[in-house]
Amino acid sequence: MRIGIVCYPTYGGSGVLATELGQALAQKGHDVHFITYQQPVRLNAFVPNVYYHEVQVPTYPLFDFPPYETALASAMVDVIKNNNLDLLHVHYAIPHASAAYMAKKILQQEGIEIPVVTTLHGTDITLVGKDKTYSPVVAFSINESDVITAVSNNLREETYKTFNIKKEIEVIYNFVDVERFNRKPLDAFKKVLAPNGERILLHASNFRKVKRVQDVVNVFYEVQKEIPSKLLFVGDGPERQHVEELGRNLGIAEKMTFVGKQEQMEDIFAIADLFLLTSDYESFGLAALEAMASKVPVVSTNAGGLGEVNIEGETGFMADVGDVKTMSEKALEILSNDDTLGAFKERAFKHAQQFNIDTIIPQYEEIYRRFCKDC
Ligand code: GMT
Repeated sequence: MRIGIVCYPTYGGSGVLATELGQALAQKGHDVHFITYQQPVRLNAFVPNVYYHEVQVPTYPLFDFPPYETALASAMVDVIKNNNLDLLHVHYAIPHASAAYMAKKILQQEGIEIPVVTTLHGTDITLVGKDKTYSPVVAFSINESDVITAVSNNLREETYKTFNIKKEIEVIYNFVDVERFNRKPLDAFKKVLAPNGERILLHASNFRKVKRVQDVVNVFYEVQKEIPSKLLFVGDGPERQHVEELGRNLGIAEKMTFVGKQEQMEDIFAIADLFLLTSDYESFGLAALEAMASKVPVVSTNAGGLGEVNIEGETGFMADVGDVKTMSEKALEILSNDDTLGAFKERAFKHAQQFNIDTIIPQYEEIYRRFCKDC
């Protein structure tokens, strides 16, 4: 099939997932055309059957806000027509679903029918999408999509609660390439961070308010009192300075390392003992799944769809949002004993296999095939 993929090219989970999906589809022989405003972060090597079309957004002195959505819809029309695409798969509703609707209508006038699959990822519904500034357009364009998918049952339910959606929303979970993430730790890397064999706790996110990263620091503060340990942060974003400041105020700054945005996540997960995810909301929590595929148990909140990924007492533990005390106790329970930690690691890894790339990609292909006349 010839598939167009539209996503955010940055470090967010939706962009990562869309890029991994496109590359996996290309490996299976499909032609995949990415239409984005910059090269997606995980699309950093030549992959046969993958094409990248950059959306150019010309500026003009009149524009305080260059009309990205218009440029995107025009790019979609161009790529679909000239590459004879079978369908368009947009990730994250805003503004991709409405740009896709515009492209679809333009192409209809030329006698071209392009099916649109919209995948909802989380904040496009729960945070940004439900804001009145965007909600009428978001609801309309989701309803106009030919197929709607959500990355968890929780997000499916949240979408029905938030908008008047008249169509079926199909759930296709986030996925992980278990083989890629199941790595041996690089000893040299581990020694730099934890020279005396300390436990390594890890948090990776875009440091937005929704992640409550200060709770990660507070959990670690309790853990390091009892167990020699280090805290590693991956990613960057608006809350990072506050997080660093909290570490300094608590006197634990030297036990915390910030490595910023990283691409080789599999090497980082491989050296970790525990992943902390303290979010106010996660539709799914892709980073938690990647941790589990790397044999790293998870202590998280029970918000949103996290309970569909992190299984209480099996792959880690969950607590209410903001309940630092319980999260610290549970982290200590996992980390204080090698046998317990080992058992959690194995169970986390086993559970991650349910979300392996080989299981999930065919679910998207099944949707695509509904629209492909020649396949
Ligand atoms: O987590 C973020 O803030 C980024 C966001 C995105 O859209 O890039 O992630 C969302 O999509 C991921 C992939 O489907 C999910 O695993 C994340 O849970 C979800 N984030 C939230 O719901 C906050």
